Amino acid sequence: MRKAWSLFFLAAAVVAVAACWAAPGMHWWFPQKSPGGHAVSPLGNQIDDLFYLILVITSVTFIGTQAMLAFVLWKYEAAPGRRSAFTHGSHSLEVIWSVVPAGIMLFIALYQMDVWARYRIQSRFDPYAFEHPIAEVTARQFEWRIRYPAPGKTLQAKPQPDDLYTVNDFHIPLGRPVMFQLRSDDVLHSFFLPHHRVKQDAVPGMTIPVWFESTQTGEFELVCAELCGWGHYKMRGQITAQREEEFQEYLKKLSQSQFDDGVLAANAAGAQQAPAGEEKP
Ligand SMILES: [Cu+2]
Repeated sequence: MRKAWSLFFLAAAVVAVAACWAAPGMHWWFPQKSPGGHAVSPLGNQIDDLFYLILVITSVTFIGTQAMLAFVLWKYEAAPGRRSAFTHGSHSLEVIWSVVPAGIMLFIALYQMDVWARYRIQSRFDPYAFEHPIAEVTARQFEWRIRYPAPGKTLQAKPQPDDLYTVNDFHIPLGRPVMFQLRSDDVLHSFFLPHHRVKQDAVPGMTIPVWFESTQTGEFELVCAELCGWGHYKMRGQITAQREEEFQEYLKKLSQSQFDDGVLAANAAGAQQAPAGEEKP
């Protein structure tokens, strides 16, 4: 019977490795829009590399310990006449299995520091992006409110009369780092772009600068990754990455539609639907 347990624990390792191997092909892996499952931001790919590094270390450890467990169960199966030995353990073994994991943890902590700093430390942000935030994103139960500066203007901390607003629809220019200010109106939320590997908590009372860069045009998911109340599930927006000219054009159109007082549109409609028989100059 113990031999069956030995095989069971060995099978656990085999199944886990096989599942990881098959996962990308089955779309069970990272959110992907580009072939190969890569992130659509340069920093996202560096974060993926860190994930893979840790996955390799934990996999080797997991397979090693499972194989050892299976071996011990197989070899030292209970048998009539065999007596178990009593031991106080091995001091040197204990030192090894304390020092090696501590060393690995320290290595990971130091190795990931550069990626972490690029993402979080403001002095490491792209200077132009940092000086010119493209928008302010305010999370509230249960939507994302986006405030852009008027075309050609710089975002101010205080809302301006010519600011532009959208809800759950965030447009960004492609191919350069962009930064926005993240705020919350009520509770903790978390701004999460799965395809860009961007995740940042929105904290009430704080304005947090977040930057990322999209390397692919298109529409991507924006979700809340913090259980923020009953409507958390529907706190879903969309990121549209577009070329710089298209982005500027989008802002202009937004400005036109937002500040349309109805007179221009009414005039245009009136000109088209002039009553029959009326003489035109
Ligand atoms: Cu939320």
